Amino acid sequence: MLVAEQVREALAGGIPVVALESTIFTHGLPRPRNVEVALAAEESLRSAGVVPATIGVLAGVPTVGLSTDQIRSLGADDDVMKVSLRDLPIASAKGLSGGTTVAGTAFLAARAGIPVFATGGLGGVHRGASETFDESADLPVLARTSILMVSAGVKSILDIGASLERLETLSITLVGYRTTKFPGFYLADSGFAIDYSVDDAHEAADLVRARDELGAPGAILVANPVPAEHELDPAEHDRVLQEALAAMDAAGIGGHDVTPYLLDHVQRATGGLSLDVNVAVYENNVRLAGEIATALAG
Ligand code: PSU
Ligand code: MN
Repeated sequence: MLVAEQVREALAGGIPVVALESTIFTHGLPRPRNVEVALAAEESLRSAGVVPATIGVLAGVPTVGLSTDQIRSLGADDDVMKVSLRDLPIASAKGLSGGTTVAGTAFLAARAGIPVFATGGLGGVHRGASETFDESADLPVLARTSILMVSAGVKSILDIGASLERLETLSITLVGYRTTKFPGFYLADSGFAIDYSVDDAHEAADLVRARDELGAPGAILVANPVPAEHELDPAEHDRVLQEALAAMDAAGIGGHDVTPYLLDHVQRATGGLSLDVNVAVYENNVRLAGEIATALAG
């Protein structure tokens, strides 16, 4: 694992650092918007005095703190892998490049000592999982990884109720940011309630300190809803999602292709509207993660 000098120095000097994943731009967003979004996320952190650490695998080297050129090259490459935690040894040993998922990124970020991580929407339990067993590795990996994750809940393409049950079983600490309505990625409210919320970045930072003092394992998930004015129209969302799920069944998609397939289908079916929402979701999470990292460092 290679940790960029700027990230190492920031961590050693008490300067806030936020980890960012790379599957979101290698497999989740279309070109060329993907690279623009990834670089804008870094820029928004820098302008808030936070050091961004975008994480991915380059020619077999898990890299914490990709350079702008490295982000550009990963984001332009059709052949990069989607690297979950289980794929890291394969990418490393075979010298391959890839975008790391939340599971892959969280593992590397925690190893590097980065306490805060932002994504768009977490993976979770897929619809029909009682038959397919398709549950994202994001959940079990977060259960044993000491990091604070900012996410707009789990992706709304998933079975949200089942994902919430798994978050509970896996003992992932869950709070809403200024809400007890569990966010639904493209939607501000998934329709599911959660028990606790925090009102500001300091309260979120307190959770990290409390966890670490207790020596409790695992992640804290801060569920941050997309601002209501940016959410997808709920009726449009449900209609397009039903179509996407049917198309996926017909195409026989499975395994790690499921999430990219559904996101892409929804993006095309909404004429790019959902893409704008996904970007707004991500920007909003990156901003909050920066604030929490700052509160933790201070
Ligand atoms: N958030 C987004 N877009 C994405 C993802 C998150 O807004 O594409 C990615 C993350 O990398 C997450 C992955 O880990 O989707 C989940 O994939 P799967 O369901 O196959 O575990
Ligand atoms: Mn899966």
